[in-house]
Amino acid sequence: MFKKILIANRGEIAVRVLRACHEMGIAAVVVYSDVDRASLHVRKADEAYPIGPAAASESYLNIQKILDVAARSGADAIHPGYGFLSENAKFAQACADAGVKFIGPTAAAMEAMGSKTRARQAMERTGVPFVPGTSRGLESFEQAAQVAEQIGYPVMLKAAAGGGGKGMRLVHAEADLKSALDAARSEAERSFGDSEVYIEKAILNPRHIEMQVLADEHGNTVYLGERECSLQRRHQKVMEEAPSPIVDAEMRRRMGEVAVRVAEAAHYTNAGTVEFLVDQERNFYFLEMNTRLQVEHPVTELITGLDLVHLQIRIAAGEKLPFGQEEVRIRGHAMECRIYAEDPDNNYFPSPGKITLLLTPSGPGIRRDSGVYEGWHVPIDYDPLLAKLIGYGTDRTQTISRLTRALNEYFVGGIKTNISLFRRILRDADFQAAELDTGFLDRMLKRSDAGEKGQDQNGDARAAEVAAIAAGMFAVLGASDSVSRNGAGGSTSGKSDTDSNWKAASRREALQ
Ligand code: MV4
Repeated sequence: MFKKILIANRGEIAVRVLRACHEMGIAAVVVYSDVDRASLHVRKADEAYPIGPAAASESYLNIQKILDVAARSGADAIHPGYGFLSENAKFAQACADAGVKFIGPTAAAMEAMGSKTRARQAMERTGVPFVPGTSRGLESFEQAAQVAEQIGYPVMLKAAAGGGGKGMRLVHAEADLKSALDAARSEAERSFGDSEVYIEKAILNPRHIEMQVLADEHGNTVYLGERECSLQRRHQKVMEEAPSPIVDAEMRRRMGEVAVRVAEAAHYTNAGTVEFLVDQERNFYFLEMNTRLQVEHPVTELITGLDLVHLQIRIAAGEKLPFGQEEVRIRGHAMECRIYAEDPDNNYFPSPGKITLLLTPSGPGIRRDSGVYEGWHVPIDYDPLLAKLIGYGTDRTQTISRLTRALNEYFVGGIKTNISLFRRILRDADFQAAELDTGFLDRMLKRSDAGEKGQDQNGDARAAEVAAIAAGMFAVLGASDSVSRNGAGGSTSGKSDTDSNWKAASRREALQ
C-alpha cells in the first residue's frame, strides 16, 4: 500500500482526498499556488509545496512542477481529483514514466474516451445504444444535410473534442444547418483546437443520468448505481441526486450493464462515470464517459455505503475489488447542493472575498465537503465552488426536508453565495414531483426571476434579518467566546450556546 500520496488539486476535493489518505494511514502531500497559501487543504496536509503563481497554467496544470514535487516528497502515487489534470492523458503517462502511480485510468483508456467520436466508434463494436447520427466528423455541408434528412430534424451538431456544451448547436430545419455547422466548427476550433464536428438526432428535454463504474486491475468491473444530474445551468451541474427518481431496479440493471460494457471496451480501470441522455420514454443513449472521480461522487457513496476514494486508492495499489456486483446495494436517497461563491442577484457572477462569518449545518443526514473556513479569502482565480452540502434520508421526501433544514442553518458572511437558489429549488412543486429534465433550472429561474429578485444573499428576507441579529449577537457575545460558531463545544449552559442564541434570536424576531 502507498505510504504517501500527492494530491494534485485544491479546494474541497483536495480536502476530501486527504481525509481518505489520513483514514488509511497514508501521508498526504499537497501543492498550492500563491493565492492558496492559507487554504484549507494546505492547513490539513502533512506536507505542502508551493508550485507557483495563481494562474492554473503556471501551477495546478503544470505537469513538470507537480512531478518535481512528487519526486522531492517521495510520493508513491498521485491523486488528480477532478478538473485540472484529472483527464489529461499526457499527465497520466508522465506519472507512469516517472514511476509514480496515477490514481485513475491508464493514458490509453483516457485517450479512448477523450474524443466523443472515438468513443462512439468503440461503442459501435459493443452494441451500446447511442443517439442515431455519425461516429465520425462531418466531411461537408452536403453530408451533414444528407444525414440530417435521414435521422430527421431537430438535429444536434457537436464538437468531437467537446464537452460542456461548447461547439454544440441545435438545428431545427435545413435552412439553419449551414450557418450552424460553420459556427459549431469555429467554436470547436477556438475552444479545443480541433474543428471536428459530428451530428446526432436531437433528444428534446432530455434527462442527464450517469452511472458510476469501478474497475480493478484484475478484470473486475461493477456499477454502483446512477446519479440524476439534470439540474444544470449553462452546462454546469448545480444539484445532483441518487438514485434517479425515474430509474427502477430493472432499468438500473440495464443501464449498469451497458456502462460496464463501455468501461470494459475501453479497458478502463479505477473510478469512472458513463453519461447517458434519457428521453421522455426512458430510452437511454450513451453520451460520453468521464475518466475521473466526479464532483458529485458523495451521493453515490451515501446510498451505497462505499467510500469511492478509499476504493480508488486500493485499486491503484493493485488490490482486487472487495465485493462483486451482487453485493452492491442501494439504500435511501441523497442530494448534493454545490455551494458556489456566486451572486444570484447578479447573474451568478463569481463573488470572491473574505468569509467574515461561517455558520455551518450538521445533524442527522447532513454531510459537508468543504474547502473553506471563516476568515479565508476566496480567490477569483479558480472555480468558485466553496463546498458541497449533501443530504441523506430514507426516501426523497425526507432528504428534501433534511436539506431544507440544513440550508436554513447555513450562513456565509462577507461574500455572496447561491444558497438561496437551493431553497427555491427544494420548494418548487415540479422539483418535489421529480418532474426534472435538463431544461428544468432555466425554466424555474425564468419563472422566479419575476417574483424573487432582491432576496438577501443567502436566502429570503427573514433569514437575512435572523442572520443580522445573530451576527450582531456574535459581535457582542462572541468576544466572551462563550458562543461556539458551529454549535460544537464552548457552551456554558451545558448545551450549545449557538442553539440558544439562534433560538432566542429567531423567537424574538418571530414575535415582532
Ligand atoms: C445532446 C442533447 C440533446 N440531444 N445530444 C450537453 C453537453 C454534452 N454533455 C451533451 N449535451 C447534450 N447533448 C443530443 N443528441 C442535449 C444536451 C444538453 C445537455 C445534456 C446533458 C446535461 C445538460 C444539457 C444541457 C443542454 C443540452
